[in-house]
Amino acid sequence: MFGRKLPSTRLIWIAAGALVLSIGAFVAFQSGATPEPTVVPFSDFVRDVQANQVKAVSTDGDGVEFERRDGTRFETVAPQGYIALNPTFVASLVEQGVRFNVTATEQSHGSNYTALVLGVLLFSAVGLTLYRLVTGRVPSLEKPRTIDSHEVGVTFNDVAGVDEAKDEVQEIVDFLKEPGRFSSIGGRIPRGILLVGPPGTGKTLLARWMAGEAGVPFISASGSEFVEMYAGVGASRIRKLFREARRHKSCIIFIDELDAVGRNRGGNSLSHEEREQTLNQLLVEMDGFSRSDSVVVVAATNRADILDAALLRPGRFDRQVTVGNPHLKGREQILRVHTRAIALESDVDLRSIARGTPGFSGADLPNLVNEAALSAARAGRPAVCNGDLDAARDKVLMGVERKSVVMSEHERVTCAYHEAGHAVVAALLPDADPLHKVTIIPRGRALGVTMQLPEADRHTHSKSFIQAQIAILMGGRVAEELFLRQMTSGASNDIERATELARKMVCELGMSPLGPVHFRRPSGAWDSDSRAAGFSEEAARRVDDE
Ligand code: NHX
Ligand code: ZN
Repeated sequence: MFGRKLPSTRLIWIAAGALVLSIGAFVAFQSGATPEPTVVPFSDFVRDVQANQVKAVSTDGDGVEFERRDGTRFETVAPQGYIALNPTFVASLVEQGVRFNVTATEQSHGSNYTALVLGVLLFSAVGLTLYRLVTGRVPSLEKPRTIDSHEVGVTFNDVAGVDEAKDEVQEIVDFLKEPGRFSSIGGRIPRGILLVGPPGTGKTLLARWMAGEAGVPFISASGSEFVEMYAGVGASRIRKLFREARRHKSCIIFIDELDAVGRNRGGNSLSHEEREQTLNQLLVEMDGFSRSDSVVVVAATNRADILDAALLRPGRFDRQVTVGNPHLKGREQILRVHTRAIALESDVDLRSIARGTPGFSGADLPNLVNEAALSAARAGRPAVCNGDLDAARDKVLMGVERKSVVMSEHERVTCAYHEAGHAVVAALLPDADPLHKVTIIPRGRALGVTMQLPEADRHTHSKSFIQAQIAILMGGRVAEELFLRQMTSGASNDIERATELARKMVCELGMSPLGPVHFRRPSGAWDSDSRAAGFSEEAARRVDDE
C-alpha cells in the first residue's frame, strides 16, 4: 500500500486531522475529570496536617496529592523517603481519620505531559492507519489513468509477432476512427473485447496500440484494483472509471486482469460479496452504453474459462481475441525489432535463434536480447555475437550456470553417466526432439542438464513422441544403475515428470487400453473421493495399473 505515490498535501491534512483529534480528545478527557490540584510547598501540606485540615491523602511515595476538608485539592512533593521512613507521620494521619492511600502508579505533575505526548502519538498512529486504509481503498481519492492517444506511444513494432490478433482488433480500430460508417449500416459493434492469452504476450500493448491507431484516449485500470476488502469500494471505482470514460466522446477503457473481478460466482471467499457487487456494477455500466456511444471496453485475462458467463453475453465481452505466444515467424520479427538498436556481429542468425526459442513469449524475447547485450558488454566486446544470444537463450530455458557449486569427483561421475543416459536414449529414438545440449555444469536447481530442442514449433505431440520423452527421462536413472550400480535422489525430478506424462496419457489423452476417456484428477480435500471426481474406485484402480 505504501508502494503508491502519496500526495504530500493529503498526508499533511491527515496528520493535522490526527493532531486536532488527539488534542480534542485530551481536552475532553481533562474537562470531564475533576480540576487539577494546585501545587503547593511541602511545608503547607505538613502545616495543614497538623491543623487537622486534611481529609484524604494519596501518595506514590514522594509525590503527594491531598484534599482538605473544605474540598480543595493540592499536590506536593515530599522529601525523599519522608513518608515511607516516617511511620509515626502516617500513624498520626490515620489517627486523625485521614483517608490514606498509597498508589503504585506515578501520579506526579509530569504525567500530564506524558499523557499529552502519548495521546498525540496514539492518535497519530490511528490517523496514519486510517490513512493507509483510506489511500488504498477509498475510490474518491483514486483517479483512473487516462492517456491521450498521441501519448500512447505504442508503435506498429511493439505489437510485432501478434499479427492475427492485430487483424482481429483492426475492425474495432476502424469503428473508433469512423463510428458513423458502421452505425449507418446498422451493424452492431462489439462493446467489449476480451484479449485472452498467457502473461507477456502483449495484451496491454495491443490495447494501447488500438487507442493510438484509432486516435482515442486510453483509460486503464486493473481488475485487482476493484477487489477490495470493503463492500462497495470496487463498485464505486467501476462507476468512476466509466464516468471518466463518458467525459470523452470516444475512448478505449482497458481493464487488465479481468479475472480478478469476473471469476465465476459460487466461490465462498471472503471478498465474494464484494466481488459480486463489483461485477454487477461492471455489467450495469456496460449495458448502459447506447448504440451511438463509441466507447469500447477492452479487457485482458489469461483464463477465459474461469470468467463469469454473464460477462461473456452479447453486448458485453462477446468478442474474444486470442493473443498467444508468437510463432516462429513472429519470434523472428520480434527479435528483429529489438536488435535494431543493438550492434550485431555478422554471424548472428536471428532465424535460428527464433527457431531455438519455442514457447518464448513476446516479453521473453526482448529480455533475451538484453541478456545477450549484457554478456557481450561484460566480455568487453563491441557487438553481440551469436554465442551471446545462444547463451542467453540457454539461461532463460535452463537457468543460470552455477559454477560455484562444488561437486565431488564421484558426484561429477554420477552426473556425467546420468546425463549421458538421457542423451543416448534421446539420440537413438527417432521420434524424439534432437539433442541441443548436454552439460554437467550445474544450472538453476539441476546439477546437470540434457536439453532437446524441436526442429519446428510443436502444437501437438504424438503418442510415440511422449513415449520417447518418458524413455529419455528414465535414461538418466537407468545409466546410473547399469554403469555405477547405484540409485541416487538426483532422479527425483525426472521421475516426477515421467509419471506426470504417463498419467496424462491415460487420464487425458486417451492413449492407453482404457480408451478415450477423461479421468478427472481428484484434487483438493473435499473431492478426493474418486466418485466425486467423476469415476469409480474401480476405474481409479485401473488408471493406476495403467
Ligand atoms: C540434491 N540436487 O537434491 C541435489 C542438490 C542426478 C546429477 N541433493 O535429472 O540435479 O539431485 O538430468 C527442476 C530441475 C530437484 C527441479 C531439476 C528438482 C533437480 C537433474 C534434484 C541431475 N538431470 N537433481 C537431472 C539433479 C539434485 C532436482 C529439480 C531438479 C543429477 C539431476 C537434483
Ligand atoms: Zn535427469
